[in-house]
Amino acid sequence: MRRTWRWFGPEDRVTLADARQAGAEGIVTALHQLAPGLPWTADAVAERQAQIAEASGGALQWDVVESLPVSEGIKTKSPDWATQIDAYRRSMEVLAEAGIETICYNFMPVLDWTRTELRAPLPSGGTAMRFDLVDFAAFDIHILERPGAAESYPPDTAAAAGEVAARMNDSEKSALCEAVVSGLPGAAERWTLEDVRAAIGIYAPLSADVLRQTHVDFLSEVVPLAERLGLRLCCHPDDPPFSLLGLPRTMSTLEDYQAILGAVDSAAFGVTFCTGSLGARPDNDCVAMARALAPRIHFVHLRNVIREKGRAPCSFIESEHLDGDVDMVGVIEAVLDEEARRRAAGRPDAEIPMRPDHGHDILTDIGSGAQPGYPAVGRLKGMAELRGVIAALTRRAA
Ligand code: DNO
Repeated sequence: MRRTWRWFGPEDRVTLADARQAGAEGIVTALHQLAPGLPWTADAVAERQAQIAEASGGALQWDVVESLPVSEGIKTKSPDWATQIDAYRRSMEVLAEAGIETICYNFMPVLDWTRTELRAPLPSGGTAMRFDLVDFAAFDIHILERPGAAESYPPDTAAAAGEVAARMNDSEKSALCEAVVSGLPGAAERWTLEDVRAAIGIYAPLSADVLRQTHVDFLSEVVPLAERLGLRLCCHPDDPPFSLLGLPRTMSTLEDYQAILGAVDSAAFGVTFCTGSLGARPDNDCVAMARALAPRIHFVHLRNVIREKGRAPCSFIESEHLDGDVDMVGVIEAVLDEEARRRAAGRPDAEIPMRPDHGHDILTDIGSGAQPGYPAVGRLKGMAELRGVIAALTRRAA
């Protein structure tokens, strides 16, 4: 596996030099300054590549784009759909010309990844990100005041959410809002409460089946181009992998992936296998999923979660990389087996890029102002642990 590291660009408090010291071999980034739907230019891509080469003395290069965001206009088939598709295709051409072959995106309506607390204290002294279903329901029912929200939760969850909302002061409410709608890095769009309400309204008539078809329509426009250009598109799972705010989510389970991979059966379209996203759902067996999806996995995010027992939707907390409900060793073994299979078949993409996803804020991360989930030391620790597993499994297989 190729060890990569997410970097949010020159604004990122965690530098490229840090990434190199942490053991990264390649960089995952995006032109975060550009709004979704705008075509990327060759100059802007070249500038970013030059920054990476320069800051690392040529040791690192831009391996994976995360994300080339799919605009809401594409996801809702808005009147300017064709223009938005053209912009996406133009960006793909620019990336191919620059030699960047792997492009990650997601197809979540309105919100990208969602948490209710960005820095939950851990007994050891660090902090982790959490998703608490009751807090989320409190946001949905009492802060966003989405019509019908109360009825969309089990009665005990809705009642508990009412108690939580009644206890919260204004600053706790705005921290919850910040965590849910605007605090996360890498999300394609920054939303206000008003934006969220309006966007949910647009999706109101859209069922999961319609969203799935819209996804296939998008892929039908971009995958043939990816094939011609030698690119690999890879869809990130829903995070968390269940419906939120009454919106459909269609990339949450093995069946979801199999349906879309079957509908668009091309090696140029595949999976960003994110163990932390998929693992937040009790009925997702990540090892079985990794094995079933292996031939189409183009990019891997490795992190872990400890989730509430029971069924989705459920609460979870981001745990240490090797210590959670996901059998991380089993997933890594599945990916290494796939790499061996590809090498034997002479596939040019035999080495699959992975990154240690998220990390706790520990040691000098605390108060460092790094992006939530993306501190230097917490991720370095994750990278080192994962690297140990990879080395041990590789030795054993030799
Ligand atoms: C969170 C990330 C996501 C991811 C996008 C991919 O840490 O994994 O924001 O980048 O969903 O499009």
